[in-house]
Amino acid sequence: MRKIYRLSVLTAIMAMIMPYSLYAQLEIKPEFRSNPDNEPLEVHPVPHPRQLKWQETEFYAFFHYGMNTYTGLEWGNGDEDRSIFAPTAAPDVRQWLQVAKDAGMRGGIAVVKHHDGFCLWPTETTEHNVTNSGNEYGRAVNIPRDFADAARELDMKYGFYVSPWDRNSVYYGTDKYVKDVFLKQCAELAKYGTDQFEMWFDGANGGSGYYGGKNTTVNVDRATYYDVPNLRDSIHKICPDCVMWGVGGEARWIGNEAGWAGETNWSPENRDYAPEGNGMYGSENGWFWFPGESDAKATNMGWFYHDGESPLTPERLFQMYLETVGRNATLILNIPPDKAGVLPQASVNSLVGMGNLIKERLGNDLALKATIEASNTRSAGVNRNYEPSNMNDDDKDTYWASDDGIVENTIQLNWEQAQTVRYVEIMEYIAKGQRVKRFHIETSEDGKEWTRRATNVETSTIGYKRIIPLHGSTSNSYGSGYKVKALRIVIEESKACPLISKVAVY
Ligand code: FUL
Repeated sequence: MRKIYRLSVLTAIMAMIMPYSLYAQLEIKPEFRSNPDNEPLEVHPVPHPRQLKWQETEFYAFFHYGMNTYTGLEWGNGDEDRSIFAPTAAPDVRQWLQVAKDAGMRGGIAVVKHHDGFCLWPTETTEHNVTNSGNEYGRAVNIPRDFADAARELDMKYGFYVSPWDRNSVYYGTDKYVKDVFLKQCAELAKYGTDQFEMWFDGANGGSGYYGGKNTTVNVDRATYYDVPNLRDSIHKICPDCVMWGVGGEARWIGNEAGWAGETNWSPENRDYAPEGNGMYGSENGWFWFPGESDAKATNMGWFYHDGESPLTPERLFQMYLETVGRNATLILNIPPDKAGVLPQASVNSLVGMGNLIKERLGNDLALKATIEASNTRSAGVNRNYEPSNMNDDDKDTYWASDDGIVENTIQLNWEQAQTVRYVEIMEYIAKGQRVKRFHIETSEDGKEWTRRATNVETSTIGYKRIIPLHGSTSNSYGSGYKVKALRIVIEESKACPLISKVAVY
């Protein structure tokens, strides 16, 4: 007590006798403050770093290939004779991934075991695998090995779909299945590459099947049966960046298989979201960072190849892209390889057509040549500033932020010459949580009179990425555009000061 008294008397005397400028020099320098960069606080929940990397993959392919390719079924019963798996040529996984890359995708996920239980690699966990298949091509198949190699060669991310439900295994429904079959299969797959970005666990779990000749119905409680905590931990030890999808709890099903997410789409969600059908929208006050992935088909029949199928048009696929990647979800788009183990030419044409539309329509960012300003800007710290120019600098790690408590803000872009604009893309810096709750976009021909655009669109959440067609339609998506000299984004409401890492205009 005495010490404190002495200290404060000393400080008071010093303040009186010291010239002001000298006293000011004794203030704590910014670099010694606890938050020298003046960084905004997180709004929880926030993504795990592996979920952030996953989100950046944005758009990737799904390849359903396996026993069903040769039976024409979508769900094999598990009693299929292994000799039926007889590719007419060596499956060309490099072609699959090359087409995905040409379509503008950043990765792919190959099905290596579907519900019928037939494994597309030489596994030690069951005889029901390629080594016992119908011909030389089949016996030489090792999809995980070749897919991982091709992905690395093409600089694509990769992962595998392994069905937890196994209609072949005699052990399905018992603890032995989980321990000696399913978890071991996941561990075998993890060894095909420590750099996997996602492991896909289907939601269809239990029902009728062959089950090693029992021909019965087995139901399981998918929330507890698969020993998910153990699965997650053991895979993450080997593949630290591998997001465990679905039952794994690190990314959620978007709630439909038609290629769309809600215009309002929160990445926060609660684990028991499915009964409420919230997959498309997430929950503003969700407890977990549980971002949405939309799985959709690029063809008109099933997930697996079927004779007579045809691909959707590039326009339709582009619409899906706008309604998923453009609405804070990722898009995993399925292209089925045929009986020769290649993607049919018609699918290739459609996919490449889609890739061209993405490039043509969303490839030339007009914001890069605009000046950009904001109604409020957070003060800079020692190593980082929050200037508006961070939004059009093409660097995802820099962002604009406002001061704490300023949750309404206007961001304005100005061009010297009038530009024809059709889409606005906005990205939040989600490492510190998803914040924006409501915004709208206006354009101006002269920088004075403003017109609100996309009035029919729910301009609520932004999230990792939001793409707004200014004329308000994702299906008739191009249009002639608007000739403008200025454009502004008015953020009306945000959970805390907004953090925007990118504004692009096309
Ligand atoms: C579903 C499965 O049952 C389908 O066969 C397919 O694999 C799809 C991606 O997920 O739930």
